[in-house]
Amino acid sequence: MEIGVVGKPNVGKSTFFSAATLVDVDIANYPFTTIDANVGVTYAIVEHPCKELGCTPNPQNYEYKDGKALIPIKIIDVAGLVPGAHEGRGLGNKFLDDLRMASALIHVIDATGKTDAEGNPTDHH
Ligand SMILES: Nc1nc2c(ncn2[C@@H]2O[C@H](COP(=O)(O)OP(=O)(O)OP(=O)(O)O)[C@@H](O)[C@H]2O)c(=O)[nH]1
Ligand SMILES: [Mg+2]
Repeated sequence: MEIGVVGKPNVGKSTFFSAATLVDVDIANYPFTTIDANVGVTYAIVEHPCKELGCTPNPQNYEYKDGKALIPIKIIDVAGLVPGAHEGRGLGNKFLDDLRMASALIHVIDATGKTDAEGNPTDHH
């Protein structure tokens, strides 16, 4: 499964990506720090039914450890989305191509309100 990380520029998308995947990527307080998509893997850790049923796990596309299934989830961290992207502003809609394979999106929002629509730091709320 693949999940895309989307949102305005400079709101913490790569910070979340890096925390989830432990992949070291550029993080900085200005828009378009990320241009080319970052891709990494994290795991959804769930109780394996064999623990209760006493069966022998036969993992094909996940890891089995201590009664738990570690299901790999690919995370895709893309460039920020600015107003007018559909008309070619910023990186235009190029980043949408990076997200084609994603079956879900995580929308990252800067709850402090300290970035404007373009992703520039601001003191206005
Ligand atoms: N206070 C605070 N700062 C954060 C948090 N998450 C990220 N930041 C800061 O916000 C700035 C932007 O973080 P990035 O992770 O580079 O944001 P981004 O959305 O990937 O930015 P672009 O790739 O430029 O679109 C950095 O200075 C981070 O340290 C948070 O939860 N709290
Ligand atoms: Mg980024």
